[in-house]
Amino acid sequence: MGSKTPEGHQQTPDGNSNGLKTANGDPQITQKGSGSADLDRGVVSDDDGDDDDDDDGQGAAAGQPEKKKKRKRSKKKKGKKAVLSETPTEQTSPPSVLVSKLFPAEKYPIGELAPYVNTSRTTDEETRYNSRLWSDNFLTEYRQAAEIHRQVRQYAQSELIKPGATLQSIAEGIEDGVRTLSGHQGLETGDSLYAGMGFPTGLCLNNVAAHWTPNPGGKDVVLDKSDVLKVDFGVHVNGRIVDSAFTIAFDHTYDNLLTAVKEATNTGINEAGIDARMGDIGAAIQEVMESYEVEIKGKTFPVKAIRNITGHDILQYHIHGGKQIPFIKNNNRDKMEEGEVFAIETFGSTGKGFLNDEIGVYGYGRQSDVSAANLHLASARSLLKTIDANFGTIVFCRRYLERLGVRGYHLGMRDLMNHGIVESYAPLVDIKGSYTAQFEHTILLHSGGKEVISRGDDY
Ligand SMILES: [Co+2]
Repeated sequence: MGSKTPEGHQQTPDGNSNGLKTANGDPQITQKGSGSADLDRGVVSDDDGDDDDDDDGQGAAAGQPEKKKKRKRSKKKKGKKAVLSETPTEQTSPPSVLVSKLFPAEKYPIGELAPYVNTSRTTDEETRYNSRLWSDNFLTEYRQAAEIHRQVRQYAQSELIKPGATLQSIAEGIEDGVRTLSGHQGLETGDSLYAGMGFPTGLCLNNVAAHWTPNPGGKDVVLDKSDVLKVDFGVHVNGRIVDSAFTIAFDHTYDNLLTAVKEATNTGINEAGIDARMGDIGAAIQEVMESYEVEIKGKTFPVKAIRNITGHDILQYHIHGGKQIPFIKNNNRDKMEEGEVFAIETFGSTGKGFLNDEIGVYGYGRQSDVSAANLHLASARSLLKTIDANFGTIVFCRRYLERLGVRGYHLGMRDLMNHGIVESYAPLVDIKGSYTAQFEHTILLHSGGKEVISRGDDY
């Protein structure tokens, strides 16, 4: 899930001017708690929300389980694809086996592990994965969440994402998979805080780059073979959020666009590490991304790095921690530090390379630092209780509220937004007719090296 730069503060060669250099973990009101600068626009206006009605448009995605080979990943060297070997463990399709059953004793696969290259602190302790900064549970929870992400996206890629499928069926298939494999359906109060979706499934077509998810009552959007689809979903276990995204196109016209962005993201991952500076990472990403062009119907378009959305750090239960990693050259001298978690993502576009808010709502995020003392509307107070009990600061969408049986929440939500207690996220789009792509991984900077926790054999 990308972090948008504030209005009027697009990334420029002076990246320090974006006002986002607040330290982690102590979000101020201007920091928006989630740390995302996203909606640093003050009060959310009336034009972004109530276009959808409250109809419950949910349909259960179901299918006959069929046996599938489960492949286990193993540790390998930097820059190499995962080495896979067969194990007797099996996942079903649709996925139904808890990953905790597939990996007894909580021995989840380790992500792609690379030694640090940008620091004198290069470790000679590749076997010591447990950072002194983190508990053992931290890595176990992160690796479990990452394995759920890999298994669900493998299922989505092979079974759900096909021309003719509705985006709603894809979103529900992914979300059912995540909840089932984590063992938390999230229907009982508070259950989704143990494990489940890390943020709403993003399914963005063509010029829509980020922050779009189906809403209840919205009209069905059918995936076409000419579409470029970004799939961005998060899995959390105990608030340890894995944020990872990929792009699918059925038409080879867009191969170069996808390659450019995938390579750009991998460049960002390679450049990341303890002491690595955001400015240097951004410059390296941009150079790779913008070395590509795409020919669409006889016309050539340069691939542009999108300049007002960024990668970001991740804190427990907070998808956007406050640090930003742009994908363009900038003078931000912020450094990555040991113990931090980052979502390294990049977006490329055949359009302007600049995103605007679209009408509509992707999701909502509780701003933990904003007091609810001045909240008087009963419907807002009751809605806030539901949000705090079920989502905390995890970004959620209307479908997640409605599967809990919550209805008629628009007035209450408006009040929560007016008080700054909840922020809403709008879809982010480049110009009409353009195409955008995204790839994203979550990395952990621990003493054993840089662990690309969400790496799979797919991307
Ligand atoms: Co992200």
